[in-house]
Amino acid sequence: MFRRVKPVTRAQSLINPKMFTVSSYAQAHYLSTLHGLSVEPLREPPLVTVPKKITQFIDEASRVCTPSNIHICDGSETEYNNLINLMVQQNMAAPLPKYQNCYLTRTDPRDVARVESRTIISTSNKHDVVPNGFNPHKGALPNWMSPEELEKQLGDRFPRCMEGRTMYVIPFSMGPVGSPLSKIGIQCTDSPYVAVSMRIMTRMGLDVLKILNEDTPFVKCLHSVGAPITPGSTRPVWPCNPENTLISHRPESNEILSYGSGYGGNSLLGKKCLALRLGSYMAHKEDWLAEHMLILGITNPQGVKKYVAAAFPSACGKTNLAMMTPNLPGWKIECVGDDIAWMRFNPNTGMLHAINPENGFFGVAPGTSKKTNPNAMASIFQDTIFTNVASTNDGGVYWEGMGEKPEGVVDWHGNDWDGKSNAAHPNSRFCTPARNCPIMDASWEDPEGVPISAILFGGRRPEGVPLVYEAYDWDHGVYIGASMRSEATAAAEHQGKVIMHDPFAMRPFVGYNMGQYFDHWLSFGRKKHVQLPKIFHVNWFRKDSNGSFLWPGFGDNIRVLEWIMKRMEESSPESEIAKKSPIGVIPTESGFNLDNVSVDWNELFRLDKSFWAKESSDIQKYFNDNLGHDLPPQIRNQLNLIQERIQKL
Ligand code: GTP
Ligand code: SPV
Ligand code: MN
Repeated sequence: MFRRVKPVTRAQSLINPKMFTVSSYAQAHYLSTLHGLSVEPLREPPLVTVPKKITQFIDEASRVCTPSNIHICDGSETEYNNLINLMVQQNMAAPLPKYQNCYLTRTDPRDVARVESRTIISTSNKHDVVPNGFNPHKGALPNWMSPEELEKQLGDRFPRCMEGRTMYVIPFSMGPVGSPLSKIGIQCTDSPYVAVSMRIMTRMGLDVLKILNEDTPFVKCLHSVGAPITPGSTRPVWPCNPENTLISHRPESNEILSYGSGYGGNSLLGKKCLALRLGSYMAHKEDWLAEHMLILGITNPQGVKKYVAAAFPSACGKTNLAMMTPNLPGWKIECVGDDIAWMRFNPNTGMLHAINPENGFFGVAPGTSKKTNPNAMASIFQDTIFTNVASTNDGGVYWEGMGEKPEGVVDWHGNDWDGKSNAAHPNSRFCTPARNCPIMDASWEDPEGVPISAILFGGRRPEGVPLVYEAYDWDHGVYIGASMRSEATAAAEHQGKVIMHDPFAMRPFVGYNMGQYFDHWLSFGRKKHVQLPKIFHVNWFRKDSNGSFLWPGFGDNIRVLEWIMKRMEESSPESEIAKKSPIGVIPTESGFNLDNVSVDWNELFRLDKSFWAKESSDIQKYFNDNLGHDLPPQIRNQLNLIQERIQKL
């Protein structure tokens, strides 16, 4: 982990490996005698011996960060309850007596979202992350840092950073425990909030430790809120260190070091850091895909079932689509995952098989209601940790778009709500186990994954982009992913509603050179004996001249899925239900189900020549400025073809 950062305590191992056994009663704290602390005896015979590589990692983390306690998490319910109780005692969490086993956490208002500007990938060769040696526009691509600079930055942050705090050791599996597709991580963190959230979001604890041996590869994850408790220091309810936040990744040595933030993707290191940034790096090397995608099963009234994966940027509708209640009779949606998909071509079926590596949902609260997402509402009022939502005086929660405004609302800052400012933070979230969702797919934990028949790309495009269009072929589909753009949301620190480039919804999450990432996608089109999924682009967010959404969205998005499912059976770009356009295949009005819904079809599908000319020149500029010669020629070729076709509009 640390190369030049000197351990603070003595150089020899602090940890007697025999001590690092975990009993079934592992909520006991494991204290290191060499820290001068007493060792709490094991209360039951040890069940698991932790591999030496892992004790060495824990040892190193503790020698640098000098926590006062070390607690190895067993993942049990007792442990979860103990940690929650500890958080309640420390005012870090409050019970929500209106519901079953639900809690509310309020963060420091400076620690409310992912911090992309302080998230970096460090590799020995800059070109492995930064295309073509160019200096990309700020925020346009993942940030790179040299190993030397990173070592310095870590040295300024981690020594003694856990002083006075307990270091929780979280063994976790992304993907079902023991599946050949799963990846193991060990996260050391000084945040109990992270420990309880990781128990919801991943498979965590003894079950993971039990399958480890000396040869099992694992990702070393170290996380600190960066707020040591020293004599005279204050003890904030939500410790964090926004001035010095740094979320760093070393894909070459499978390491993640995150400092300063306790929130979401910054601190739950299995999610964006492991499953996407390191995941995409591994996927590139091992010929698979780690994507920011939901996975759902769709069954039509005739009983035909298909699976679809969809990439939308953060806060652009993945959870809602993944749990959708269709507004058309006879249709069924089942949920496999709402945020991340790991996919590889299955040699037996030739199809792209996807697993959801997560075990829970960390979903956007605002906008979630019985009307928009009844399945989420059925999931989140038990066993859930809410963060930065508003609370009500009857022990419940409230957020914008939840429904009727209750009396006595306390806003996310903990103040009586004035009714004008945000009651809940726009990036407030629920963290709830997947098993709570009433429409989980029967195969959602199948280690083989589910076969994907279509891939959707989409974003928040208030202007110009039609409801749905289909790629002409794989390369065109990859171009559509590469050229994705979307309005900024509250999920990261961006201000305002600017339209940002966000290839494949992966701009903040790609762990390597974006040009190589595009090429990796293209490479599947060259594979023999595979059934490539069809690729589509969707946009639920087009607005009319008054600023109202042109499309009802949510449960009515089934209409778009219905058309997509019909198109899975067709190979020609022209049919009764489909016609060509310069940007791709679009539905005919008669071939699209508009029963019982009234929309301005022409406006929803209007293709404006000047809009598309500007769009493609913006994309060209983004590619030129940021990817340069690393832009695969096929993508440039697709861009040229589209620019020619747009001329005909
Ligand atoms: P991350 O968890 O950040 O990756 O977000 P996500 O992609 O899962 O987005 P989510 O489904 O949580 O939706 C974000 C916001 O968009 C919520 O406020 C939703 O209510 C809103 N939203 C989702 N689907 C639709 C839709 O079809 N139409 C409209 N108008 N809004 C939608
Ligand atoms: C996202 O921002 O895409 C999320 C939330 O899913 S976080 O876990 O914070 O990354
Ligand atoms: Mn996400």
